[in-house]
Amino acid sequence: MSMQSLYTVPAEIAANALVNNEQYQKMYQESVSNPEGFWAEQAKRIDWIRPFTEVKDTSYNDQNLYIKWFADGTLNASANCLDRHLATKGDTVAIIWEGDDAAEQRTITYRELHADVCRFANALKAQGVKKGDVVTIYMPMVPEAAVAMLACARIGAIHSVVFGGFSPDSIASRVIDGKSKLLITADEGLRGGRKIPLKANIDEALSRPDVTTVETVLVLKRTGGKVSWTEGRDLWWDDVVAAADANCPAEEMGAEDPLFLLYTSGSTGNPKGVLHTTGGYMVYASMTHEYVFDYKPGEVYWCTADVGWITGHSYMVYGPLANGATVLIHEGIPNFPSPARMGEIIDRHQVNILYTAPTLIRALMAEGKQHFDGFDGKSLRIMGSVGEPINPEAWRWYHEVIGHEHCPIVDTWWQTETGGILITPLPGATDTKPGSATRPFFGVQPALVDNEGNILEGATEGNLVLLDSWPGQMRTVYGDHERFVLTYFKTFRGMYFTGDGARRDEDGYYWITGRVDDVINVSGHRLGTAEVESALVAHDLVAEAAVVGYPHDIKGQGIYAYVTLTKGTEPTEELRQELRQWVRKEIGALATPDLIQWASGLPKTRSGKIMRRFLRKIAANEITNLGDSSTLADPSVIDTLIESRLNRA
Ligand code: 6R9
Repeated sequence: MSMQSLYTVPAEIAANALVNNEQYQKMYQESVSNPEGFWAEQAKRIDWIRPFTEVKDTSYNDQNLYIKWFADGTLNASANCLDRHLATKGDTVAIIWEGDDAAEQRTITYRELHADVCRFANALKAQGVKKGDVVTIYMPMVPEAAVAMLACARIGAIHSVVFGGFSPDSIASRVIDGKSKLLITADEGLRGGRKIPLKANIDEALSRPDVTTVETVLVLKRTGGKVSWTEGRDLWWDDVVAAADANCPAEEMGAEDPLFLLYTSGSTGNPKGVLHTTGGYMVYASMTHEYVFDYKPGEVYWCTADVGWITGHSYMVYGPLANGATVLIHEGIPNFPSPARMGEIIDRHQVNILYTAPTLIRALMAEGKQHFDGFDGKSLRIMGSVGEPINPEAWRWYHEVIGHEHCPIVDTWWQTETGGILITPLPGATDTKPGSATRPFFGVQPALVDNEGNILEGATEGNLVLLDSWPGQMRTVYGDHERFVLTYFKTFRGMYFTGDGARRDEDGYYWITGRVDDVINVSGHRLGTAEVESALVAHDLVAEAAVVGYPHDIKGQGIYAYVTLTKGTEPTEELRQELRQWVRKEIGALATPDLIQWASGLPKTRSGKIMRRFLRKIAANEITNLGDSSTLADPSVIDTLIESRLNRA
């Protein structure tokens, strides 16, 4: 494989793209010098019920922080994704669905999706759901997940999607925080040939005494597997829909009315309910989807993300459907039953645009390119990457084996909090460098600051901040505005702090280096080290625990736990397995520690703060240059940990 470091825009792509480099430069300048004018114009892509007269009303002052966009306009997100396409695109396929078992296939037109959403929205109303209520969705990757989200949006309910891999405890804490009265789930999910007991997990979550708000559980029959049933609370999806009217006018929502909540991990405490509102989010999700993927009408677009993550919200549901796109949804995992599956899906459905994650690319890479021998791939035009830094080796493999060296790769950097893509190449405008997310999208003003918050100029490295607001930005932490201000705007005053570090090269390209806070990124999934630690210490035999990330070939980062057992407890292999299962049960499979090291003590400052930088280095086997340990209460702990690291497993 060549070690080319600059990949210029293919001429054919540049000639036909929505934006070429000259246009990018001009539009970007306009977007930051005249944001009001720029966004007023761009917001026309959305159908407003009452047009807005205000555009940007935002303040990053931590004493008086607010973010409002198009605030006096009204609209409905589901009408923008459905109704407005009916006249010209009613018979266009909105969703192509392929089951975990490829024998199962469905296509749903915009007209059909509209009808499904209207009926289900009426069913929600019949269950007493009102504008402003939080509805929790715990669904497998089936079209009904999108139907449920859009039905909430249609009646002004706020959806809170919980990833299907999360445990009953994780469901419970989200239901409690959102005070959800209604829950939507399925009997079971299917992933890689395995059944996921969704309804059973819901039953367990709702059996906790502190979960008191839920009155109704709507259950989609997916596998037909046996489930237990609570009369008066549980209802089948099909039954409530059969009783519902097909006509459901879309509720008129203020631009700043909440659209959804999505919980995400931070450095401290429980996951935060990230709140996104309607107007700015829709403008930003649809605009970025169109420009970043250079989406052209009629193209088939496949995003492999789960609906439980922000990528599934912005780039599987709201962005593409607002653009009238044909979206492929795959129920299972793209390397099951064999690594050839991904190529088969692309060829079978003539996918033009593929959006996936580095962890999957690395997993396919490890299996070998022979699995793509029979892959045609001629339909593919643009490929995206998201979720974590993509290492140049994986980038080149993606480019060569999946993209046959002619598809531009857009390495898109963004976060749950940002609502949409912020730093990314545009296919027709940006020459790419493997591993770099390149340049800011329109209206986005990134900067690098040192630890004191001084803005650094030129080619340099620092903490990645954003100097001003964009329409897709989160508005608050649900129920805790103080936490919003504290988490994002206090570290560096007057700026939004991303939690990421980055390098900027001599061409002004950004290279995200990863989190600089106590968040680890496992296969593109965010986890707070504190969450895993608190799960571990909740076990009777654990006295103390410290968790760090370490480099992992496939997952990007793996979870490394240092565990101090209670006095007199024997460190056995059985206990190690038990602790793994314990964390899995407390949070979900994605939080299962990869390696556990028994630790007789942890490196702490005299004030008791765990010094994680030592732990990160020992986990990564970087034991020759550990740095200054003089501030530790007991520096000898380090030597003991280095020696005992061989007991990791
Ligand atoms: C969309 C999403 C956000 C964190 C983010 C960063 C990492 C995402 C990336 C990337 C390097 C990229 N991240 N995309 N790092 N290059 N292209 O993933 O949201 O789950 O909230 O995670 O993921 O560290 O801060 P979320």
